[in-house]
Amino acid sequence: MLTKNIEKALNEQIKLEHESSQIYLSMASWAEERGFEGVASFMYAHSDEEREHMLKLFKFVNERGGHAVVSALTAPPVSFGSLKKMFKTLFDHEVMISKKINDLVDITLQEKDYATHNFLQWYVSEQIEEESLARNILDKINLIGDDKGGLYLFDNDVKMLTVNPPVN
Ligand code: OFO
Repeated sequence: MLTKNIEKALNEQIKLEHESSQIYLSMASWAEERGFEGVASFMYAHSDEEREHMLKLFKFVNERGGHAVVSALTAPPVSFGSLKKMFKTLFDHEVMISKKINDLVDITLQEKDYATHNFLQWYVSEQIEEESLARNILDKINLIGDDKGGLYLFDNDVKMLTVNPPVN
C-alpha cells in the first residue's frame, strides 16, 4: 500500500513523464518541418518511450492501491531555435528529470517504502542512459557547428540511435 505522500510524489512524476512525451513530440514536429527526418523519427520514438515511462508508473500506482491521476499538462515550446539548441534543451530536461527521480527515491527511503524504492531503480538506470545519450548527441553537434553537410550526416546518424531498450 502506498502512503499518501508517495502516491502524490508518484503522480507528480507521472505528469512529468507525460510532459516529456509532449516535449519530444513538439521537437519531432519542429525537426520534421525543417526536413530533419532522422531527428524527427528519433524524437517520435523518444516521445513514445516517455509515454511508456509514464504508463509504467501509472500502472504501478494502481497496483499498489493508489489512484493514478491524469492531470492537465503544461504545453511544450513550439519552436527550438536550432538543432544545437534543441538538443541542449533535451539534455537539460533529462538532467532535471534525473533530479526528480532522485528526489522520489529519497522520499521512499524516508518513508521506508522499499517496494517503491526497488521499482524506481529501473528509472535510476534509465536516466543514466538518457543523460549519456543526450550528452553524446550534444558533443557530436558541437563538433559539426553550422556545416550543412555535417548536419545532413548528423541527421542520418541520429536516426540510427535508440534511447533505451523496451520498458518491460
Ligand atoms: Fe522518462 O526519461 Fe526522459 O524524460
